[in-house]
Amino acid sequence: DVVQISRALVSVSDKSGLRELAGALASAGVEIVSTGSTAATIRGAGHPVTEVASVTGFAEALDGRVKTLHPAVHAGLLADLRLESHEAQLAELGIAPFELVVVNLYPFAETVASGAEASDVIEQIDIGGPAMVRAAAKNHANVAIVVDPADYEEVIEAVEAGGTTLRLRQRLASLAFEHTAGYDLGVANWFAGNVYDHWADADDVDLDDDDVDDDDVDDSDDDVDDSDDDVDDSDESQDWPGAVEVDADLSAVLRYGENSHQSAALYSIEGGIGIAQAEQLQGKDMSYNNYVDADAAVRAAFDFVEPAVAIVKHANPCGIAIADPGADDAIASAHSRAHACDPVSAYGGVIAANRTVTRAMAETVSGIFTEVLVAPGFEPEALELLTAKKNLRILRLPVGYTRGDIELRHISGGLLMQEIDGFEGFDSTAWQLVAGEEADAATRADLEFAWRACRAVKSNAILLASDGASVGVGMGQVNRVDSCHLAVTRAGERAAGSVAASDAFFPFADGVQVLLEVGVRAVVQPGGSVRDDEVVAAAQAAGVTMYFTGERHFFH
Ligand code: 93A
Repeated sequence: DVVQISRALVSVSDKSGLRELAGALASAGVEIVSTGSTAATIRGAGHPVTEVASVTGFAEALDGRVKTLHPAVHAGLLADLRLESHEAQLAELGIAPFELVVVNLYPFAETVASGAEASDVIEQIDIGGPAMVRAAAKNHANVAIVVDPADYEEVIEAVEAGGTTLRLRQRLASLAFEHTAGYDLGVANWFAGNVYDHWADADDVDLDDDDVDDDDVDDSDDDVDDSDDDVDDSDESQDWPGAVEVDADLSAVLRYGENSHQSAALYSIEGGIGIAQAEQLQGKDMSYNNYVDADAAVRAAFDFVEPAVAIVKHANPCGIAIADPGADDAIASAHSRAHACDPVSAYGGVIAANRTVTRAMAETVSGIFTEVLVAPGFEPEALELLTAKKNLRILRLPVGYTRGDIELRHISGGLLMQEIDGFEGFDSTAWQLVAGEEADAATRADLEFAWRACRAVKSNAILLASDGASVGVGMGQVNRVDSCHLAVTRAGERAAGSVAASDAFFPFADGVQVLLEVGVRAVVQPGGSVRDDEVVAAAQAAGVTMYFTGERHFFH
């Protein structure tokens, strides 16, 4: 299964770690094929590099829109060399295969955040990059695809050890598809916001002078970030936990803090693309608690690539769901399913959607007392319906919403800082089956959903799910048994046949026993307790499937 690397395709906008990578590949005798400025950087560092134009026989065309979109590149990425026919065809075409692809995409979100014109934003929609990423990821049997400089080191080690393993290539392929899916989601959300809100009245878009009219919306309060500063154009990544500069400006004085006797304010971090930068379209002023809950809700909804909705109360989800794949209106379906989890708790909740809110979703939301609705965009008919609810706070997320890389939390006399528990791919095929039978496809999909959704629940977290929707959430208890009881009670009859996720290991079998008694059909949890044997034995005795992920997701 080990694929030896002799030819690599490297095309990156983010040049961090590029010189070191190119140096290591060159020393290992790997031929590097590269695009314009990537090739220039590699050559500048003193390493040999082949221009992609000499591979395709075509110079970059259409202002760089067509660089790598060529059969000489894509056949080299897609050939499955386990098949003699593919090998023969490549030879006939005179095309050499690639075994390694290193690509990261045009900085779309950063360009949007910089306040660039629509026409400039559109130029930053990467087409050739995702095509290469997806081709290489599809062909992971033969090719390793790297989209994140953080993975360079592991890949260099593999190259030096004689090649990439199938295991590594599979993991990288999963990350790659998540990466392109997330990227496209950002693009889709930007279009949704812009088409509906900025271009709706512009019958005639004059392409000649790039002068798209996007000024007919009230953005007078929009003082989030109008500086001309570059976002981050340094080539060197900072070593963790090196210098962290946080430049934050007072953005709003809030009516009060968590309680009415506490004063409070919102500071907006320069360059941030998060909840603090969201635009309030209507409703009462945002409160301190609204911000905390909206942040938690958006974090939960955006942990999913699929259309997803999270409903949050007191920073905990009382419902998370992805759309029913057969639904006519995906985001409305996700909302109804999230709401159905716990309609009692959803009263007065904060709703976050990771897609544009449709009229159908707005209709349902209108009938439910809701504090805040936050989404990347709103259909005009949806906004019309929702604005009838004068008190409902409606927030539109900035395009390219991201939580950033780090989290800060104040403690007396200091600050705690950590990397975020981010939106990363996990490879459920790497989970270890410790009890029962291997899950069928539907059960596995539910387990994956529950494992992801569980990350948004404060510890100790137990989340029961069915068909891509939470049905019972046990959160914030000081022991895991109580969280199990809570999840099961909330799920009621729906607990039977559901799957369960636990954010950390079960220290004793008692918690799992609570789940087994009500007929939970599969459990996913990190494992790692000294009493794992007892926990596994309980699942085994009940004939229930249990997986260990080896990784926990505390959220406090
Ligand atoms: O303009 S594209 O959509 N068309 C292409 O054919 C293409 N090939 C690579 N974008 C394309 N790329 C992107 O260029 C890569 O994804 C990468 O982000 C960037 C690297 O270009 P350079 O090496 O010139 O900086």
